[in-house]
Amino acid sequence: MATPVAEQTQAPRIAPLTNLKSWRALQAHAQQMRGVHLRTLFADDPKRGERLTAEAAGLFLDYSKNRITDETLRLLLELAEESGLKPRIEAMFRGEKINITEKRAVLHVALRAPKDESIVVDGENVVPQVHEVLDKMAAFSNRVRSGEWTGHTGKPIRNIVNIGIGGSDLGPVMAYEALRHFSKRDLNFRFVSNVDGTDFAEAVHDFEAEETLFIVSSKTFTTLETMTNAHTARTWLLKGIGGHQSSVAKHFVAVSTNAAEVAKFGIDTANMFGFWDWVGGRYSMDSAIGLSTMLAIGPENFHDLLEGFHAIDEHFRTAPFERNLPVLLGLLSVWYTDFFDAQTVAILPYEQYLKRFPAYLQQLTMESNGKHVTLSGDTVNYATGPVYWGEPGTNGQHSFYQLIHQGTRLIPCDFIAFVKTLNPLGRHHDMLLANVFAQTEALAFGKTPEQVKAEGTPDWLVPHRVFEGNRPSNTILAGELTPAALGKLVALYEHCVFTQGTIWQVNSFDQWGVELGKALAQRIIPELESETEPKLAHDSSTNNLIRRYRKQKE
Ligand code: G6Q
Repeated sequence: MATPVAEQTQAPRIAPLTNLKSWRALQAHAQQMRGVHLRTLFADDPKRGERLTAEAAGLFLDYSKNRITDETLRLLLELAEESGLKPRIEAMFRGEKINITEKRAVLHVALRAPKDESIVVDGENVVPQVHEVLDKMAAFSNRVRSGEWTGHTGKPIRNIVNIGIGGSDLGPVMAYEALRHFSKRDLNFRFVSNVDGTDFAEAVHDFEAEETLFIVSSKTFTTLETMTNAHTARTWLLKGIGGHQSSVAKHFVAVSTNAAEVAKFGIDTANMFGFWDWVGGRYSMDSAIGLSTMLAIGPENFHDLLEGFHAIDEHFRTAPFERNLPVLLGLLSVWYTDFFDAQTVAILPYEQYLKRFPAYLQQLTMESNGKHVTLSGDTVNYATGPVYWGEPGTNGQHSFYQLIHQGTRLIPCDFIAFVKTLNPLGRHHDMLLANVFAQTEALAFGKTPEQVKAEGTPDWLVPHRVFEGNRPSNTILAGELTPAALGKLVALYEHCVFTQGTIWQVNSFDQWGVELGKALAQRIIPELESETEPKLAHDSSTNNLIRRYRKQKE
C-alpha cells in the first residue's frame, strides 16, 4: 500500500537496494563464492572456527560454518552501512514513527527499558507508563499466585487460560513452554487461540469454572477469534458456577489498548492491563500480553526476562556491526536469500523447552518481512523474507534433516543450544550437545566419495552415501535457559528481523497481508449461517464450496 510522498516523513532516503555499490559488489562476489567449499575455507585458515565468532551478553555465536570469506563480511557490512542501518536503529530507539504505513513508533525496546530511561513519543516519556503497568501486573500476579485473589465462590484460582491469537498468543505460549521450569507448578496454564471450537473445548474440559481465570489478550479487543472464544468462555463460566453476570469480574481480566470494548464485554477496567499502539502484536510478549508469563514464573523472573531483552537491545544499539550478533545474523540470511536463492531458514533448538520457539519465530520473521513492496511503495526486484521453520533437536534429525543433508535445496540452519541443562539426567545432555556439534560438522564438511569408498562401500552404493557438505549453519550457544536467556534470544531475532527489513527496505512493522482474508470471512459467515439460500456472488469454486457445506451440514 503506497503512502503519499508527503506523509513519508520517516522513509529513509536510500537508493534502490539493487543500485547500491555494495549490492552490486556482492552480486559479483557471490559468483566467485558459489564453487568455494567450507572444507577449503577451513583448511586455508586453521583459526577460522575461533575467528568467525562473536559474543554478547552471554550469547555466543559461531558463524564460521557459513559460505563466507572476510571479503563477504566486508561487503555485507558495507551493505548495512549503505542501507542506513545505523541511523535507522537510532530512529527506532528515539521513538520515531518508522512504521510509516500505520504512522506509529516501533518501541518494543521501551518495554524493557530501565525505570530511569527516557523514551519520548508524541512529547511524552513512555518509560514511566511501562513501569506502572509492570507494577500493576506484579501486584495482580502476586495476589493470584498467593491464593489471595479468589473466584466468585471464594476458591483460589488454579487454572489460567489465555485467550488471544497471533501476537497475543504465540509469545505467551512460547514463553510458558520455554520457562516451564520456573513456573508455579500448582497453577495450570492453557492457551486458546483458534476459532475452531475444539481449541476451547479441549482447553477447559478438565477445569472447574470456579477455579478458572481467563485472560482475554487482545490489543484491539475486536479480533474475531478472540472475541468469539471470550464470549464462549463467559457462557461456560456462568454455566459452571451458576453465577450471575457480576461474577465475570472475578474470573476475567483483559490485556488490551481498548478500554471501551473491555468495559462493554463486562470486564472491570480496574482489571485491565494496558499497552500502547507503538507495541506491535508480534513484538508484545514482554508487554502486558506477557501477563500469563508473569503469573507462571512470578514478577521477579519476569523482570529477569526483561533484563535479558534489554541487554541485547543495548548490544544492538551500541556494538560495532562486525561484532553485533543481530546484525551478523540478519546479514547472513540476506546473503543466502538474495545471493544463493535460499528459500528458507531452519531454526533448530536443541532444548526441549524451546519446542514452540520455531512457531514463535515464524510469525516474528514472516509477518514482519513477508513484504514485496518497499517503504516508498515500489515493488521489489529481489527476494525478501525467507520461510522460517523448525523443530527441536534431536527429533528433526530423524525426520527432515535428510533433505538438509542430501536434498537439492540450500537450507541455512540456526542451531541453538545451552551449555547447562535444567534437568540433568545421566548422560542425556552430553548426548544432546554431541548431536548439535555433529550435525553442524556433517552439514559443513560432509563425506567425500573417497571417504565413502575407503569404508568398503561397494561402488554402486557410493553416490547414495556421499554427503556433499557445504551446507551453512550458525550455532548459538548460551549458558542455561533462564528467563534472562530467553529474553536475549528473542531480542536477538527481533533485531535480526529489523536488520533484514532495513536492508530489504520494507516496513517490518505492518501486516496488511492478513486483512483481505479477514474481510472475506466476515462476508462469508452470514452466507453459511443464513436460514434461506443466500445469493452468492463469489467465483464458481467458492460458491460451490459454500453450497456444498450448507447442504452437508444439514
Ligand atoms: C501481530 C499481528 C497479529 C495480532 C493478532 C491479534 O503483529 O498484528 O498477529 O497480534 O491479529 O490481534 P489483537 O491482539 O488485536 O487481538
